[in-house]
Amino acid sequence: MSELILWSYDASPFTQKALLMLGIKGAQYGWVETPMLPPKADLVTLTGGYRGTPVLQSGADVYIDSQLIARELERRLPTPPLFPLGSGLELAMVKWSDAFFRSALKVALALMLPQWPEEFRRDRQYLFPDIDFETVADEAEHAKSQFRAHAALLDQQLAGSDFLGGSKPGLADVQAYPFTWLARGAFADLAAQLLEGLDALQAWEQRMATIGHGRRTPMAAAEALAVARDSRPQPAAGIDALDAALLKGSAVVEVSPDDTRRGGVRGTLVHSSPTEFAVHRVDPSIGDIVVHFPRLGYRLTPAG
Ligand SMILES: N[C@@H](CCC(=O)N[C@@H](CS)C(=O)NCC(=O)O)C(=O)O
Repeated sequence: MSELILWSYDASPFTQKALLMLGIKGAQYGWVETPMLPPKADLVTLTGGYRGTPVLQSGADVYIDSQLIARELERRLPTPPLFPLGSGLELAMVKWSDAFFRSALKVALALMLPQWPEEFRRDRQYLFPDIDFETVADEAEHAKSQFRAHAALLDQQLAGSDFLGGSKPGLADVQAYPFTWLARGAFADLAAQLLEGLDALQAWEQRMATIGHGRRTPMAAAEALAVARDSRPQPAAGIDALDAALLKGSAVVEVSPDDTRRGGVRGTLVHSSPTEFAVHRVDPSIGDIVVHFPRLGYRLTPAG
């Protein structure tokens, strides 16, 4: 089985999700550090257009999004399990997790935008078309209350158990922890205020911080791309009947995230199910690549 390679940068809370999963699994993996801003030529060579983080590579197969990274890690490294509450519920929590993220993000933007370098601000405004950076500070008080409400619910759930799903950490914890981590890093004093009195949550944060990130070995992007070039994608499973009907005989599709502008990918649909799908593309420098996406949060459109 091919080596796992994570393409990411550590400052991203979504990367923190992937790192925690790798930590829970005690996984060994290669790590390619990507820039925080485009151009991200090497990453885009691998994905065909997706610029986001984290991305997992195994040979010539590429797994987009922390949701799919969770599924793929569970498939390859089943113990210890990542889904103590069951994979359906824990993966469905991604939409709750995104709401928690947005509350922390809006507080951070309200406080920190004036200090951001212009180029970074411009890029992140492009990335988040639904948040108006000019007026986000007006929402600060509401965002703080939303953040505290999410955290208080976690605190309730943690009364009497070490982790959200019981005695062992799992994906529910991974869906939650990066956003208190983000808050404590980006606005430490305010985060301490907003999380005050949530004693079970604070004890859990300390437990989460000891999970670690598995064993990573830094790799050059060129080395990871050479792995893709020298590998063949895994055989793909079939196409869901509903997708086959949608495509009306044409297999070429465009895929793009439906929340932020992390970049789209065009290719031939080679696998689809109600929860995930994959497209095949041929890159001039690394050849055949299959890019896998979760269904939640990704728009699939026929492209002729
Ligand atoms: N649903 C995605 C969200 C990933 C995401 O939004 N990542 C941010 C960083 S926190 C990103 O890609 N930003 C754009 C960039 O880094 O170029 C996931 O869970 O992987």
